[in-house]
Amino acid sequence: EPLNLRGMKLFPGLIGPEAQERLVEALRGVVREAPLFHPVTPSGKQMSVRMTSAGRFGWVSDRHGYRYSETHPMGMRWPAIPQIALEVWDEVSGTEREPECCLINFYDAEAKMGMHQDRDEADFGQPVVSISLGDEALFRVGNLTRGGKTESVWLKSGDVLVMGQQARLLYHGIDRIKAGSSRILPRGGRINLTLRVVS
Ligand code: MD3
Ligand code: FE
Repeated sequence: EPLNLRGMKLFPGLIGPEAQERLVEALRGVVREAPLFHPVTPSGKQMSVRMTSAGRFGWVSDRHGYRYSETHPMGMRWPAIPQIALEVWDEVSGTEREPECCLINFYDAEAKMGMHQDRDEADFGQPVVSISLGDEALFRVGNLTRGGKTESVWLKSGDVLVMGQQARLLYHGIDRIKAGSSRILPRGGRINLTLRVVS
């Protein structure tokens, strides 16, 4: 049933339009409690993607480095992970553990994310589950080391991607957003949720 992309499992349109709407509404509440911010990399550059998190831990980046934190940069605890996202995790993750972080990335029409690995988690045996909402994004997946041949796929609203086992440490990034390709978000843009076991 899922498509295989270098060991990642892609479930196109797994989340239907009605559940997408409910998830977006829940995320409005999350962002009201824990506002989006532009992370600053340890080298001092501002990322084009805005981020916040839900769950016990959130991902933060500043001059001290990348890490998971129990508090938002403004000092508050992170809101709870929306129920619909937890249901998606239970359906596709294949693990008994529950996600401890739901990282929320917001892309405007110009935002992108350079090729990177996700290595800030304690156990790479645990998968990462990605949920795409809003405008389509050109996702690129590479290899276990930087460089080499890559493959690209457009991620659409409602698509779910599962990265486990050999795919967990692949380099990946977002090259560009197709502005105006979805009507789910009234002001446009794209939201990506990544559910993660952190500890
Ligand atoms: C492959 N996010 O938050 S989701 C990230 O669309 C991130 O916002 C992108 O890369 C986005 O770290 C891509 C797909 C994804 C997420 C996590 C992965 C692919 C992954 C972790 C390991 C391998
Ligand atoms: Fe990533």
